[in-house]
Amino acid sequence: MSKHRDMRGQALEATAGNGLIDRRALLGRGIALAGAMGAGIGPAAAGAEPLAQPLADPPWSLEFGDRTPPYQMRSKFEAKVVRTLSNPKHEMRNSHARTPHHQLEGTTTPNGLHFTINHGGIPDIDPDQHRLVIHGLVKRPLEFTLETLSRYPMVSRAAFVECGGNSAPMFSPEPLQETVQALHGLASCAEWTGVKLSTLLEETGIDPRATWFIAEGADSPHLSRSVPIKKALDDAMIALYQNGERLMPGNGYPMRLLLPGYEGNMNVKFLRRIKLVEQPALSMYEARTYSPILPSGKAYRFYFLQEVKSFITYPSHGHALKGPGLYEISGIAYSGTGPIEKVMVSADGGQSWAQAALQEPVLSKAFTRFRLPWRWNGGPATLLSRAWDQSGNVQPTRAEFVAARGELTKPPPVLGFLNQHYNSITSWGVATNGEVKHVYA
Ligand SMILES: Nc1nc2c(c(=O)[nH]1)N[C@H]1C(S)=C(S)[C@@H](COP(=O)(O)O)O[C@H]1N2
Ligand SMILES: [Mo]
Repeated sequence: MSKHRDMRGQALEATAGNGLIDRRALLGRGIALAGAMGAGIGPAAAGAEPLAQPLADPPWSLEFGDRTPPYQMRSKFEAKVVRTLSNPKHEMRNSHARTPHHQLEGTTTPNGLHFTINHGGIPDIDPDQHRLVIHGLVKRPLEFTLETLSRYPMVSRAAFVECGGNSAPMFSPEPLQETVQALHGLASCAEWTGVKLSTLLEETGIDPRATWFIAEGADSPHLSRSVPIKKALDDAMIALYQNGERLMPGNGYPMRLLLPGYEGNMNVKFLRRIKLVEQPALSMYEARTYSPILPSGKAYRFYFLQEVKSFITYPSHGHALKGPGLYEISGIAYSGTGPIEKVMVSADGGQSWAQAALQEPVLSKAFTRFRLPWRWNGGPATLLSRAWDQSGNVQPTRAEFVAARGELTKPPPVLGFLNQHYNSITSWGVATNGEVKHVYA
């Protein structure tokens, strides 16, 4: 801890070593003062160090601009900001498309960049032909069209969806030199609008013997998952809209099950059937794929929750810092349990920590953006973020995680196992040349 004085002579804390700047010291004071806070840099030097260029003649065009399209697309200069594809040749197997977190800001994933995983391609569903059936242990089985569904009261909420296999590359015993997109790109966050499942179950009535429901998709694998009825009566939703427009085809058009905070795979897309039952189905995805085996040899039978996680998106692997000076560390935190409580950031590999600012509003089971100003002195630095949720859960260190859950040995065991629900701290090593490496701190 070192103390500095602001312009009015008040003591300010520059929290922790290695240039992390206490956000309270910055409130309303702007970047020039932040410049003044680096060790050995006086106010004069700070004034000479604006991040922007001096004013020049604006390069305004005198030519009349482009036409206005009916559906607008982003600037052609942003064409490199894309998802990475695991199956670009469209072979008959699953396809992953990962969100480029290192190129995005804020908390909402644009629809074109929302991650997708589809096990049987993207079905071409005519919304007028599509039906949702709710049956099984109900008093009155019902069939809904998109049109009838749209007449029930709707709700909107932000929610992240995260594949249980997100961050699986971090099971590797050596840190893979991959971007945050490759490591954590199977999570995205959107505002979803639709009808709560509880609203529809009020219509059908529930036989008291029902303890689970099975949700089934209309795509070729008819992906199906069992979900406790409790979730149906809590915050489960039949989502029809994604960030204000109809769902994207790859995200479940025309309707999907949204189970905020629960494993991505359970959020059944192209939803066509909900059956209330007494026992879980033990479908392939819940009995085989998503039953992670623990070092003890036992397996989780059901692993619904996506636990508290955070990662720094800037700076991260693939970025290069352009010399010492002021940077803003920025990242994403979320928890399937509820809202984020706090995020701590370290620039020295975890020896000292400072609390990051959380972007308001901090929403339950949604991405929360955290930020912290950092003065890089040009030396080697190791950046970490660690999140807590409001239920008191804390993101584990990598050592803690590996002790409880194991890591991949070489050669890897049977594929598809030991690749689920990874949520430890991610660490980025900044080299003196400004390059950022993935490290295990
Ligand atoms: N019908 C159907 N639902 C599905 C899938 C699928 O292939 N078919 N993939 C699942 C998996 S593995 C995940 S992680 C999430 C991903 O949701 P998203 O593609 O909207 O991001 O959808 C799930 N729901
Ligand atoms: Mo998934």
